[in-house]
Amino acid sequence: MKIVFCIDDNPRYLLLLKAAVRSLRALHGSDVPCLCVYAGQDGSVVDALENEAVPLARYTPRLLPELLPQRARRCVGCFLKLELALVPELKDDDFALYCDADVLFYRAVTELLNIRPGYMGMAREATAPFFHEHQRLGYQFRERNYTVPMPFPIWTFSSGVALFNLRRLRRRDLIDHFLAFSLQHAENIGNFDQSLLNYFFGKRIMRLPDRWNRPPYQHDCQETAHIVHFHGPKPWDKNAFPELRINCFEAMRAVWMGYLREDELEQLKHF
Ligand SMILES: [Mn+2]
Repeated sequence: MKIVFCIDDNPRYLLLLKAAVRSLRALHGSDVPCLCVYAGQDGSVVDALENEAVPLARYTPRLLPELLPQRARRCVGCFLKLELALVPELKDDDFALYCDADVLFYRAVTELLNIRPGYMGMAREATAPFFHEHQRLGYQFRERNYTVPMPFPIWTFSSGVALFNLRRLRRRDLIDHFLAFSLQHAENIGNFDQSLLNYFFGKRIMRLPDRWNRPPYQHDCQETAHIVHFHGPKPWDKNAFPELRINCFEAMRAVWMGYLREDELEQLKHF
């Protein structure tokens, strides 16, 4: 199963991606299959990925930036994960493990790669309580109307690590339904790609154990995490989110920095 990352032209994400891939390879060897989906046009990003020997899938999304709300355009890369079932480089893959670029592989993920969710698997998002003001949301697809009942408010799943059943998403046009829903509701939803997944798939999402997506601000992150997710403050953040730069944040940030070269550490100072 490929481990898939998605980036846009934000240089911070390129650096995050490098550290993520290096930490993955440190645990699983340089042959571990991975793929980076990129929707931009910047030659320096393409070169950087080639230098890093990360296979690249250049992809033009259906959820084009100009179709998304203004406030969503600054993180247009985070919408790419919604379309993995359509990426040509993944057409022969039944499953894919999507990871945000802001993760650090800290312990082996072998066990995770053996999970086969019906639709998708995600861990719980601890800091975002589930809230929506809609009972149901309708959408149109091929001139027919459909209704999605909003899931019962229990918790939100984090889209930072998502194990996708691509084969299931491709069956019976499910991915096309989902993207139609996404285009028609991108304006109505709070938390971008994550809300779209939570709202549309609801109870069909399998809950993954916390160790597969553990933010460093959790007290047990260092002890239990296999995938550390720098959710909230990024490793270079010295001022943002003071309330989340707690517990294991400093320790995990130090491990993350250990994957960077001298010039990259220098680059960090300007972030
Ligand atoms: Mn993230």
